[in-house]
Amino acid sequence: MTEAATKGPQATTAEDTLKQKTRDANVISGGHLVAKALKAEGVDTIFTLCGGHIIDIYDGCLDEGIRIVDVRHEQTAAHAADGYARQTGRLGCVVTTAGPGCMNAVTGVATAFRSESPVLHIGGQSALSQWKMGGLQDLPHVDIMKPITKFASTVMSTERVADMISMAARECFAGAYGPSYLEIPRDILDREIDVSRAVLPKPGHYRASTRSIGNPDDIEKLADILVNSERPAILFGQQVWTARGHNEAIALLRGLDIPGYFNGGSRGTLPPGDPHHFDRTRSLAFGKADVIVIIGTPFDFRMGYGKRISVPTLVQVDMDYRTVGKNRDITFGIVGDPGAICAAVLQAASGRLKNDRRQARKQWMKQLTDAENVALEKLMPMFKSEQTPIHPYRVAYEINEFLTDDTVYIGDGGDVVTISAQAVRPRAPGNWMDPGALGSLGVGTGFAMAAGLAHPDKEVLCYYGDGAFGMTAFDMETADRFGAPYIAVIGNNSAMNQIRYGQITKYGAERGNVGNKLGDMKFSVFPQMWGGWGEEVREASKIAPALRKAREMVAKTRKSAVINIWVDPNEYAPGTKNQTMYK
Ligand SMILES: Cc1ncc(C[n+]2csc(CCOP(=O)(O)OP(=O)(O)O)c2C)c(N)n1
Ligand SMILES: [Mg+2]
Repeated sequence: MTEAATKGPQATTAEDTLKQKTRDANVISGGHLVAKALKAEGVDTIFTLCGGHIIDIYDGCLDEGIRIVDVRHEQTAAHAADGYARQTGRLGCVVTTAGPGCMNAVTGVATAFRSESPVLHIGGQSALSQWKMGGLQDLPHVDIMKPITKFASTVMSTERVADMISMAARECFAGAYGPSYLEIPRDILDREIDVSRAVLPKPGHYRASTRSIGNPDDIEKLADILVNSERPAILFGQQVWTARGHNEAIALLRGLDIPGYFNGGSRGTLPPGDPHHFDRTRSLAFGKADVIVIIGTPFDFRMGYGKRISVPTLVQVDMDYRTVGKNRDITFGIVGDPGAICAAVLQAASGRLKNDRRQARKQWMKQLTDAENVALEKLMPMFKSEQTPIHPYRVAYEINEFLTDDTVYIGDGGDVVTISAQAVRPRAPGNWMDPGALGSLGVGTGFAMAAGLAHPDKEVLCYYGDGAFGMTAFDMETADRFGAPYIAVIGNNSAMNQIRYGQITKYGAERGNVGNKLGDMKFSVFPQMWGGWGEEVREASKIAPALRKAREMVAKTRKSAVINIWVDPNEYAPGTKNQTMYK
């Protein structure tokens, strides 16, 4: 049964529509209050897939000038809202219908949760007047969404719609950022009330500044430690980018001559080749430094839960009190805004770095730079490999060579994407997007469309595994429909190879090739369904020309381009080989 059919006498008639059009200016509906509240929060775009429960929100968005990006699968809508938040620094918004609409968005919201991305998920619900009666698409959404959001609630009155949205938005930015979920029952959303009865928080007046530096004494303490250190290093995590502290982070590194390492979303804070940018010597620094400062990333699996760091002084800075000191002991910690803290420490240390320490650091950085060069040399034969089938390291190398200062790079896949992390060096802050700690396959399409919509002047390149590509690629058409075409590169090994490796290692070749092999797909044909360009690549020397052609074709056709690169299924990333999950 369709949603419209369930509405019976409540179905919208032409007369109702006319009534809407000539609506009394003193009267407002719940859906229009949603749009007003979103506008107040700086939301200019919602990512959505329609359903009868939520259409009044669209009507409100029309009045408020909010762009409605309608996708083909809600997972993509949620990833796009997350990606848009990452790219704009503002609240991302996904709107789904009740039941399956909400469920399809779960992976995207969960990804935002583990990546601390501020996303508001608004969902439809059956009418309150039919509460618990078994309405179409009725589910306990709030119960389901609670563990993967910072805040989840039902809106119980039309008067409070805008107020609850501002509340949910406030929660998204409390401490470390993250998603919130609000379900709005259909009768609450459709009901019209007198404007004077609506609670309408004033833009800019319902949230505090979050630029806290914690305890000023701790800032002094950290400044002292850094001024006196001979071999300091700072590792920045995604919070530094999410909370837009990258300029202060750079100033701190340069001001005190400290080598910087960058995790996840903070990759690209400094460009490769910058004297303070390091990335291939993290283990060395974690063992040899006298001071390590971790700013804006938890001691989770990506950091070996912090166990591999062995230095005399370890300081942790994070937006979330619960993250500091979690999983391992630290010397001391500061809770607050990463950028504000970096700026305050630099100021407290200003003019106090003695010459002998500066000299010691120069030597320290030379030691690290030499080790970086050795590590790069080791990778070069694989980066330059001419073998057929193509070595996945060669693809990663060619992509890196191809990136401009204005290319946003997105990785969505297993092994081929793990490999790409060893070669791809984003040139500017925000130019790196990955799923983060949830490791969700399928983020690429939503992220790519979000990056293109947020920055129409930038180029977007998404590198997919063939498994990941199959999950969400249909929304590539959505990206094109909204004028955000991108370059899709697929590292195609006809397998879920990252998992396959572990299975073969554990069960042997015969029993290991089970449940992980995919068909040989000529994905270059895919964008041609709606006028895009694609090419199959089977030789290493053809990768660079195909990338250049894709750039040209995206500019010319304003449609996405797909390069399907056949890579060797028997080459794996060291990270894949080292994983202990199967051992
Ligand atoms: C949504 C989701 N399902 C399953 C997994 C488990 N997983 C991790 S890597 C991987 C293989 C991905 O294959 P592909 O994208 O082709 O990359 P490849 O490893 O082959 O290079 C799988 C299935 C996951 N991370 N996310
Ligand atoms: Mg694969």
